[in-house]
Amino acid sequence: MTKELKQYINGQWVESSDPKKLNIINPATQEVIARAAKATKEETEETIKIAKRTFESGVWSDRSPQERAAVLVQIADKLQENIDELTELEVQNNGKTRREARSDAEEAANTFRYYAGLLNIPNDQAYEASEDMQTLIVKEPIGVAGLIVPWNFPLLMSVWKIAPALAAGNSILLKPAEITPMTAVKVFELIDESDLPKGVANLLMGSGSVVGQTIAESDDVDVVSFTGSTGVGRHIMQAATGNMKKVSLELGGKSPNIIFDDADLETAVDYSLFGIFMGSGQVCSSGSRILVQEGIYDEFVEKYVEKAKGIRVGPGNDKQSQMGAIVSEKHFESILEYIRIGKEEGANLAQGGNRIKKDGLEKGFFIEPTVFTHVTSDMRIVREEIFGPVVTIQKFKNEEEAIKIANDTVFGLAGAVFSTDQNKALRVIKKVRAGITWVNAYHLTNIQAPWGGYKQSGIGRSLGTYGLGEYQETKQININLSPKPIHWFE
Ligand code: TAP
Repeated sequence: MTKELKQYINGQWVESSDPKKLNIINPATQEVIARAAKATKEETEETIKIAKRTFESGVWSDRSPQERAAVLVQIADKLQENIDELTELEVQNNGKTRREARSDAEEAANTFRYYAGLLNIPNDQAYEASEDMQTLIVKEPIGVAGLIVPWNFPLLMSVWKIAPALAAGNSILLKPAEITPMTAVKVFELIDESDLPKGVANLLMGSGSVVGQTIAESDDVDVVSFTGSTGVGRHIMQAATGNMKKVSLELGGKSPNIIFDDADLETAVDYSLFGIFMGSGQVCSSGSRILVQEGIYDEFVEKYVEKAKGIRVGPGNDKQSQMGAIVSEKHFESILEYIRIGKEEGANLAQGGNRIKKDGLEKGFFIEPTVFTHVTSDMRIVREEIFGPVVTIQKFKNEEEAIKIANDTVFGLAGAVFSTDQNKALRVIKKVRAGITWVNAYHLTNIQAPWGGYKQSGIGRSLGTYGLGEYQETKQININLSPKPIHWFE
């Protein structure tokens, strides 16, 4: 039976007053797997007010860090116990492979555990400003946190926001992407089983233009944390100006992956495939622009294309599949359109470029791993985020040119360098204007490290102590240890 997804408001599962529902589709089969509520503007405003009241009541915001940590550990344990179900839901709703979804589910549990741990480490500071003056610097929750997440990592992006926002003592309102709410609903079912006071964590489903926009505009939301496209991020920033709410943005990318002549070729080819085809290229940090030094360009392309051709594309729940489906028909069409543009621009289509329709994949949104070579920096397929299994391989002459091409973009999310010369690799990676970088690797990261971009790839950082800071205010308290008049006006 098709699951009916309700909203979680003030500790209750409720229908929207709007009877219209959105069919939730499995992109590997186009089957309807659930029907989701669509919140109205009024419901969103009402939920924000509930979150504000809950925050002001102090039921959560006044709890000690240790008490909050205990609840976060409860949620982590529940996520851990439900990894299999979370994995299946993510596979069905997003189209990613089981291996990818499982890794996200494990990381989700770890993220809650990490922030619980962080709460047990002193975060405040004390200074002796003078003999008679003690200054304390304390961290406090901001208030109501509006959390807006995209469809590419529905579970992980939700948890990357929920865990630190709750750890800091805020009340929250989460809006998943309209088309991928399944794992977010499960997370809230688990939160409901924990000792988190009712009304602290709320979930609304619905469109970005209604629910997201209302969150971004609301005077009662104190921080909006958004992950998604650069275009919508810009819009959110503008909408947030009314009450000058804090804005945290994790946006798009077009990340360079630089391979020098002296790189270990097998390693470079391997990570460069992983860098773009993991998640079917629907990953913000994907290495979508491979830059290869001229001495090994032809050899690299030959090996790369051969391996890309061998990637097994199929439904995420098939053990054989190494790359899953594209999340929706709309996004699938947009990727195919970019492939058409690439051909029209004169890039050489070295591999793929087509919808896969054989072997039972006819109904799903599957695209071949696609490789364009002999591209130039002015092409749209090199400049714009395609967000699919499409990579360009560009040639460069020397270190200086590699850095110039790498930074010739409005984005600055990620980047990598492959070279056996460690000095050169470090020299070059330090010049790449991006927030998440690798030397002789791609995509590998950890919860402690801040995640976010330079330039139009965003503002602020997720994860680590930085991620907690996004949901905290910082206050100085100056204490006069010898109170007596200072006679300033005498
Ligand atoms: P978007 O279309 O930007 O949507 C992201 C979220 O914003 C969705 O929940 C969407 O709701 C909502 N939204 C849409 N219009 C809105 C508005 N006017 N006001 C407030 N919220 C609004 O992105 P996407 O297509 O889901 O995700 C892909 C993009 O996310 C890519 O650009 C990718 O690079 C980026 N991304 C970045 C990162 C990091 S960490 N930098 C991580 C993952 C993804 P609906 O979809 O329900 O309408």
